[in-house]
Amino acid sequence: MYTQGLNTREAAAPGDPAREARFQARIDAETKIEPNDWMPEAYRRTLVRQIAQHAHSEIVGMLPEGNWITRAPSLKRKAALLAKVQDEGGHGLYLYAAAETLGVAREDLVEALLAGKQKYSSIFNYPTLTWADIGVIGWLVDGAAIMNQIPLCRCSFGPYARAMIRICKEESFHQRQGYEIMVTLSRGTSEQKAMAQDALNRWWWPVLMMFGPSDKESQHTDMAMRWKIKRFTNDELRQKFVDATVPQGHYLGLKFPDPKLKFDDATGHWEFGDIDWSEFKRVIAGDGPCNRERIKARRAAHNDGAWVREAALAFAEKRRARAQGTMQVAAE
Ligand code: BYC
Repeated sequence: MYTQGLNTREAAAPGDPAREARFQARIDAETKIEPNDWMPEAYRRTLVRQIAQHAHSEIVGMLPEGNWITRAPSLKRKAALLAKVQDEGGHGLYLYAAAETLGVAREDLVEALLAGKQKYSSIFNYPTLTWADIGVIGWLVDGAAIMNQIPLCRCSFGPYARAMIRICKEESFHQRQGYEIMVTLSRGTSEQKAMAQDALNRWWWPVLMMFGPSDKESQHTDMAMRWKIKRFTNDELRQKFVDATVPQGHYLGLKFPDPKLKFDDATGHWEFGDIDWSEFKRVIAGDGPCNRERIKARRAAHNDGAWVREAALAFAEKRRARAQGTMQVAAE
């Protein structure tokens, strides 16, 4: 069932031009495409690739933060972090369910992740070294996620768009809990302020990479925009994020690790320095600081959970057989 990520420029070669024109007209008219509607194979595959990658990111994204649940500095912080990490698990579930409406099986998608055939967000391959990293993940990683995902609520594919509405509401709470941790640290002792600054220094550039390669390098953006899966390009979203985030960092009294960061009065945007794309390529190719650790943890969780899946299937089978037996008795 699993379909390899494919270059949508090649895959968009027309099969049935009249049908494709009608499909594109529906997209242009902002009509949602639903699972039983006809769609070009390349549209379906692009969605499977993106939604699966998104679902995997939510699940792998539980690991760096899960690392701090037992070490949260207070009961209140622990309860909030626990709830946030559980939310991420729920997001993964909605997204796998949305992908399944496109005719793929969740088991196959999970297999593809564990075999390294499908990606998850580069950002989750960095370590969480201090409590301030939890603040920065909420503030910046969830902040970047919201910037990227609000437009996905208007995605042309109905099940993905609807899943994103609930996800975005929860992400907004996540972003606030992270920023509130940063406010507390930046009003705290000199050690706490230094910890907040150090976390920003380590996470800032990897967060900018979350939006994907620059527009001229992006393989999929053109078709995804035409199909209204994406509403903004990677560079547009990155710029919106920088513009929204820099004043928040300044309010905290923090310094961004970018000597080229400056406000351009003429454009009304914050200009920023060059992203190290060689680091991005290394991380998505599997050679980031924590790639091996993350996949090892997911494989172990998958294997350890095998008995739960078997028990759930056996229970469902028992209930089905019991219901069938009851129906038979009632019929006699
Ligand atoms: N990391 O042509 P492009 C979260 C890949 S969850 C890894 O621009 P596209 C959260 C891309 O897949 C965050 N790979 O692609 C969870 C493609 O490779 P393939 C996840 C990346 O799809 C828990 C190649 O590079 N969010 O926020 O048009 C706790 C060329 O890229 C990355 C989503 O998944 C990356 N950063 O645009 C807290 C949102 N960037 O597939 C927070 C939905 C690019 O050809 N996804 N690649 O092998 C999207 O919006 C788009 O897929 C992207 C990339 C903007 C990510």
